Amino acid sequence: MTTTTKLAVCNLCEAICGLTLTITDGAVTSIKGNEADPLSRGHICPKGVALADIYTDPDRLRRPVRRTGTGADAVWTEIGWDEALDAVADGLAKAINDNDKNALGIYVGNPNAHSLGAMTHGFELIKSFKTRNKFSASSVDQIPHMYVGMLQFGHQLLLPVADIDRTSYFLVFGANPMASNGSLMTVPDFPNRVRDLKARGGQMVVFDPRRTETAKVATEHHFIRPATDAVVLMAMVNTLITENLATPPSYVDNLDALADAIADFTPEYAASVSGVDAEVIRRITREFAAADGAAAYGRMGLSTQGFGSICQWAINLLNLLSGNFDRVGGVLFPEPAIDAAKNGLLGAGHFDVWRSRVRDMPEFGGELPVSCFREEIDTPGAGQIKAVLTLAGNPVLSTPDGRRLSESFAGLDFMASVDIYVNETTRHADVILPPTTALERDHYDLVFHMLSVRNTARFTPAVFDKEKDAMHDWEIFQQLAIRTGARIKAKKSLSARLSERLRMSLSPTLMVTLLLALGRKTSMKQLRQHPEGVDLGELRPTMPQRLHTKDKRIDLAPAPLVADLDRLREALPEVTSGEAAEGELVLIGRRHKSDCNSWTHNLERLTRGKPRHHLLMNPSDLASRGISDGARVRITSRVGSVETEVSSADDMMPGVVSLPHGYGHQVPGTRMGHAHGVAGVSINDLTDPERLDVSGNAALSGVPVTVIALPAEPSARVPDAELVETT
Ligand SMILES: Nc1nc2c(c(=O)[nH]1)N[C@H]1C(S)=C(S)[C@@H](COP(=O)(O)OP(=O)(O)OC[C@H]3O[C@@H](n4cnc5c(=O)[nH]c(N)nc54)[C@H](O)[C@@H]3O)O[C@H]1N2
Ligand SMILES: Nc1nc2c(c(=O)[nH]1)N[C@H]1C(S)=C(S)[C@@H](COP(=O)(O)OP(=O)(O)OC[C@H]3O[C@@H](n4cnc5c(=O)[nH]c(N)nc54)[C@H](O)[C@@H]3O)O[C@H]1N2
Ligand code: SF4
Ligand SMILES: [Mo]
Repeated sequence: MTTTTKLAVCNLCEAICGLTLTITDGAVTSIKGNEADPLSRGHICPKGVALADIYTDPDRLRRPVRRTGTGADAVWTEIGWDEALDAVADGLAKAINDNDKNALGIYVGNPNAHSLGAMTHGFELIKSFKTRNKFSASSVDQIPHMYVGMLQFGHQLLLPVADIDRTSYFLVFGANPMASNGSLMTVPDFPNRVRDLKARGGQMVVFDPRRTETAKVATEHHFIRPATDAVVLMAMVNTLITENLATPPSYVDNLDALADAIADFTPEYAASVSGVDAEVIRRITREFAAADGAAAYGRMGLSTQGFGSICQWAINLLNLLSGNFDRVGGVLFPEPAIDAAKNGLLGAGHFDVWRSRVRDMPEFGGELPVSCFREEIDTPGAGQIKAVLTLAGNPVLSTPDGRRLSESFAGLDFMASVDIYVNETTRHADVILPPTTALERDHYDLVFHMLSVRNTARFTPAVFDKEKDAMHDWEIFQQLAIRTGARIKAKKSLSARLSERLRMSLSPTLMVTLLLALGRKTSMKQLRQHPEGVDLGELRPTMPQRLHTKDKRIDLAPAPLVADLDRLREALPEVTSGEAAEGELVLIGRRHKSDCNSWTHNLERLTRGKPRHHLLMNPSDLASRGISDGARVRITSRVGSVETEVSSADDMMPGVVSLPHGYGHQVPGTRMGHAHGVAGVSINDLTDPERLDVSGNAALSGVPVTVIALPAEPSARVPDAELVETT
């Protein structure tokens, strides 16, 4: 028996925990958090332990597969890499040659951000196609943060991070880091960091329509009616200004314009729309301003609502006006060893340089809102999408009106996916190309070191050699670029082709080596000597030098955001009357500690225990509808209808119901969704592609729905999404 120890990194969420693996005779026998990791300090959650289950998962694809037949009759046959790559190149090139470059639609899913190879080579591949029909999970996620970062700080990646280890007042809107482990804030070991915050006398104040795991460890929690945060936050900003509590840094402009623009957002007004008491709004604002280091933070619950950009703007304003911007104990900008904003790896961002063909929606950073995906496939005419390539994603479960998007995928001329599973999306692909997974590839995190609560750097060599006849994602991307490029009739210039080739010929690890040298904060040599990670110190003030705005100043009142306040005002009468008509409820999502967006639902380790797919509903809402706890209910929105079980939950704000996202698995012949605890329906069969933020981000939160009880017998009409339910 031979036993070795190897270091690894978990790529299943933004906390990027360092792990220690024990490997006995080639099999992982234990996974623990690495105490020596300067960022994650030994933290691990149940998902980290499941990393080895993904590696050995019999459901996971290890060779390319080609589909014959459709739907329940689909048959998947393994084929060789050469044949598979050529088939994909043929299919993509044909759509482009027969139509034009926009005939190719691309969807980029979340796991790309967690793979070094996808970051270094995926974007090169996408760029090489030059299609305008690019979509990603970003527009059901964080585009408002990036849009506001671009407008105020001059770069889409200049995102301030709460200095959680030194703050004395952490104000949280619409985030649940106790379950999510933090987002746009890489904060491994959040539970202990909050414990320390409270131990030093600090406060954590949470605004959320659900009394979440995070709300439960907070010093104070307030229910807030979904999608009304913009008004509450602006009332707080207004209070800072009118009570002369505003002490912004010298490098800001337009305080007076801001004061005028939001003068009508008073605490009383906010109270009438949000259900948060006006005196609570005033008191919290004063406490925030008086605290010795305070940080406002808002995440998914804010960015995925109709006024997500106004919300993120207001969060920035709270930090700026209270003097907590770029301050120890407030919010600070990490200084990563590879700074993609500084070295130009990622551009500053742009908005509305072109628009979508059908709905005339502005692009952001070269991407169209994913809520426009389906109509671009379904609407005939020049520029119609005929072929789709998905890279590590599952938009059928993760984007609004996913059920109809699934129908659109089924009607494509050609579809290919780079993915490790047959899922609700990739089931429509003609060919699936599966790359290696986390334990088989080198990793340096190009994304999350930029958003981290401490400056660290870490390079993790692959734990296992890749199997013979396996490909890394970057190798797949390289081959797809070369093979498709060779088949596309409209030829690029020789120099363009050569530089593309050159950029894609370097391995991700070599690129990291070069980028580290460019950044001069550490080196590959040092990182290899310290695989546990190198500590580059606490976050520190770096502004205004790091602003990417032309004049190195911050506009407190960017025109597009001020203009959007009118849309907010127009929406208010509706919100004041309860947003919805009599009997209507509003739907929000939720994340669980052991879920990973729409996947890992076939892993026994992460799905055992009590079922967690239920609709959560306040007992008073159940009583007023005569629905009993545990009953089957039908939930209906403008877009669709799903049927599932309801659970009575005091933790829900009255009038608000919650379903988790990423559920509703329906791929015949896989274990996905069959494991105990994960049946359920897809919340995105209810969310509405017409509900958008000004940035184009989907408003997933606050969807008006009705809920009715169903007879005890399952209804005769069994919706698609339930076909694989085992309960
Ligand atoms: N209603 C509602 N909808 C939501 C959300 C919500 O809160 N509410 N959250 C949104 C958010 S924040 C996000 S990020 C999106 C996520 O949406 P997506 O990115 O579309 O979906 P994921 O569930 O992350 O699916 C990722 C797929 O990638 C595959 N995969 C995993 N690892 C790898 C890998 O290493 N390489 C490759 N090639 N494939 C891999 C798996 O098969 C998995 O099915 O969902 C969004 N949708
Ligand atoms: N365990 C686990 N961890 C994850 C993921 C996962 O799927 N599982 N996904 C990862 C990804 S891709 C992301 S983007 C992050 C997201 O990280 P978070 O944003 O921390 O996670 P969410 O659970 O989506 O938190 C959103 C919160 O907003 C609340 N909310 C909903 N609507 C409103 C509203 O209108 N106003 C307010 N104030 N609150 C509202 C919800 O009740 C919820 O508590 O998590 C990451 N980490
Ligand atoms: S918190 Fe859990 S899922 Fe996230 S990186 Fe750490 S071990 Fe992985
Ligand atoms: Mo996300």
